[in-house]
Amino acid sequence: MGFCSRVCKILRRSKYVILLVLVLSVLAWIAIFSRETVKSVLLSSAIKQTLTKGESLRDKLNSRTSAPNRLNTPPQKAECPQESPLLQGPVKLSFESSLKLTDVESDNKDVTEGEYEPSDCTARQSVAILIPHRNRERHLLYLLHHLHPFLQRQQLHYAVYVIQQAGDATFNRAKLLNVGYLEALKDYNWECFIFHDVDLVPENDHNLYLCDKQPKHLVVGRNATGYKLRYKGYFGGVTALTKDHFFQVNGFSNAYWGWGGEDDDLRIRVELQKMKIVRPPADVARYTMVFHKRDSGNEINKDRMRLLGRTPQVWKKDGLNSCSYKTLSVERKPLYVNVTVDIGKPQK
Ligand code: UD2
Ligand code: MN
Repeated sequence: MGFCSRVCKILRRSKYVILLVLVLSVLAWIAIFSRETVKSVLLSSAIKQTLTKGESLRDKLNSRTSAPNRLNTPPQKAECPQESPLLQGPVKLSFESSLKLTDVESDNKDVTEGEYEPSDCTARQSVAILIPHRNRERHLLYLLHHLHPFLQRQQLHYAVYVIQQAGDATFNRAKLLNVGYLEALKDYNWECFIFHDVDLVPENDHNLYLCDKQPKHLVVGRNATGYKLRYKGYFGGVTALTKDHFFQVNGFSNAYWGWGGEDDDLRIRVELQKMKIVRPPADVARYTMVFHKRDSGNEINKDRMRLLGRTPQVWKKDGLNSCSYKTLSVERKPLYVNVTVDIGKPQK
């Protein structure tokens, strides 16, 4: 038998198999198609039924997409814009001797226990403002009067903490700020901290109370110094550090009692960590310092130069991790949280 006739014989025998496969696949297709048709007929009759029962299809669909609302979860707000539309630029500051705390409270009804959050968008950062304080009530009043509307125009989620040194031992600004950081974190996981003198009022709301990738110094100039940077490396008055920056440098030193040096010490800590201080433009980073004399109990710290010399050796064990204090009270006032603290006195 030749090759061709053998192939022809196989084909002739298998033609019935091929035919059978074709018939079976056609039957399978018909089955699948008719199932889909039956399904869609059933579905449309179900929809018709619900429509005739008085409930619209839209209602049905809506009830599915808005399910979270029925569980009382508020709808997600969009993030606030990169630049707030509420900013005003340079503003005229007023320091009226007739101003009262009750006036400032009624001007800021949206602030609850010192805290505020924009109602129509999600703030870009959550910021704790820490103010070291003793016996400067009038300055605090002026600051609250200007700062609350200023921060609200920046669309921030923020809270104001006033850390009040109890007793009349020598003042210690830096240690009070360490306490403020530790106490504020008990309330909320703030991502940004502003360390703020009580007597400095910002003049321009483009000076953003937000943290950058690097520690930020916000006081380039103030009225008393002709709006010029006091000296290269100056890091006093108002600074913005993230929670992580401040933790990384072990906070401020606790060893600076009296006036001066603690701000330079923080700069050294920042530089030891290879971080770089940034500043907003000079025309924006402007402050008015309410006039004051040196307070009694805050005499110049004559030891500050010696302390600054040993910072590279001691920063790891002098700071947040060695800050011992006794909280005497935490009062949640309408416009700020008042933390009164016993921080001890200088060791002689
Ligand atoms: C400068 C710095 C300040 C700090 C200080 C030296 C500027 C604008 N400020 O401020 O950041 O480095 O030198 O320690 O350069 N305070 C009270 N009650 C007191 C004493 C001080 O509340 O009895 C607080 C208050 O928040 C005040 C801050 O400590 O603003 C700084 O003290 P200051 O205003 O007497 O010192 P000043 O203006 O030289
Ligand atoms: Mn001052």
